[in-house]
Amino acid sequence: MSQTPNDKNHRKSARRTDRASGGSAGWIWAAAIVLVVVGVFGVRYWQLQAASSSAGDAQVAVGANSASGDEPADPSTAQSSAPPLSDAPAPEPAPQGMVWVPGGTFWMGNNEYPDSVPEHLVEVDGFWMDEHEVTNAEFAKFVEATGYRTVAELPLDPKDFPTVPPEQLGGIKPSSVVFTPPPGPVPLDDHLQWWQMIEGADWRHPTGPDSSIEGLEDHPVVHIAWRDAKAYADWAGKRLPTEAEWEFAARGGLDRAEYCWGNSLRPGAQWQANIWQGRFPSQNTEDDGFHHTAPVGKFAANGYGLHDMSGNVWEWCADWYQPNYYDKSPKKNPPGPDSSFDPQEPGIPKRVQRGGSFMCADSYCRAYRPGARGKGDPSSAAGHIGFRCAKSAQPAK
Ligand SMILES: [Ca+2]
Ligand SMILES: [Ca+2]
Repeated sequence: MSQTPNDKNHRKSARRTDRASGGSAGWIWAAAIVLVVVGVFGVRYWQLQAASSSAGDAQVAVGANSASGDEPADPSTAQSSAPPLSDAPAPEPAPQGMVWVPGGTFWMGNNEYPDSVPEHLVEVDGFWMDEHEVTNAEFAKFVEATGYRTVAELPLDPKDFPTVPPEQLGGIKPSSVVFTPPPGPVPLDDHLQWWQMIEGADWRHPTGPDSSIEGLEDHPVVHIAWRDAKAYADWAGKRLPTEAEWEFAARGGLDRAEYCWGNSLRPGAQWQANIWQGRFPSQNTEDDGFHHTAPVGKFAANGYGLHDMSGNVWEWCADWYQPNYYDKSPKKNPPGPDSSFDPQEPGIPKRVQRGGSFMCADSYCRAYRPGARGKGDPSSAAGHIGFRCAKSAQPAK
């Protein structure tokens, strides 16, 4: 891990975390928080500003699936026809807990977000997708079978902190980043007001060492780093979805819709996802019924039968992150770039995250919409980051 470029926040948070941890390594905590949290939220201000200038639902052409095969030339043309989707049946019986996402062509991206432009046509083959986020119960089976220890449960790896003397890392206990809401309103440009690195926080202790997942067996597992998600997927005989697969699946067959379920935020006055209501980050009215994570599947599935593609927890994708990848990505089954580059933190590798979380408030983060992108250091975890798996269909014999 290199020195964070955000020196002002860095020093400020170092003082705070020095008090919290009682050690000289507080700045390391701060750097880690910056890595995890800036990765997810650092771009939200310009996203919000861009979103506020949106003309709203009227701009979005909802596609009944078109059989025409005509590809609209201009994504800004509201009346352009929807690209074709496959209605081919699943080629094999469904793996347990997975649903078939038929292949097709779709408009990927969202022109409101600078790293999600341009909206562009992408074709993906059909694939299997976990019906819901991986739960604590499912992750527990993996750990029981393999003895796997997540990144958050391990001492800091000197390879992730090349500028820090190893002897300084040795005294730091395993930790992860936990949402710690302030008692009142705080400036929204300082995420360290509501994030803290907590020793003993991990997937079994989602809010700190005194917490547990008892009673949360059907909630999504959190404090999952990318390499934890990859390890689980390998064990399960699955894989992480590509970013293109993830977005195709999230859109549920709708063409450029605002949300995973359509163009109305609350059809029938019903919340469709576990996000945040109230004044973020100090006031959570829980209007959708959930303060923190929700059990998977509590909200209606999208058009492909997938739950919580919007909100609840962020989900890791297989791809490296580059903000301008859509300018050059291949049209068919884009695998993501060969390497990562985030100009906000050059030198820090990032993988893509998608879908937003229970912390997405319209006043701060609208990344629960299907075209929005997130990113994170693959060696970092936090209390709002989980995953789900995909699987390719078996080749025809
Ligand atoms: Ca909620
Ligand atoms: Ca999710």
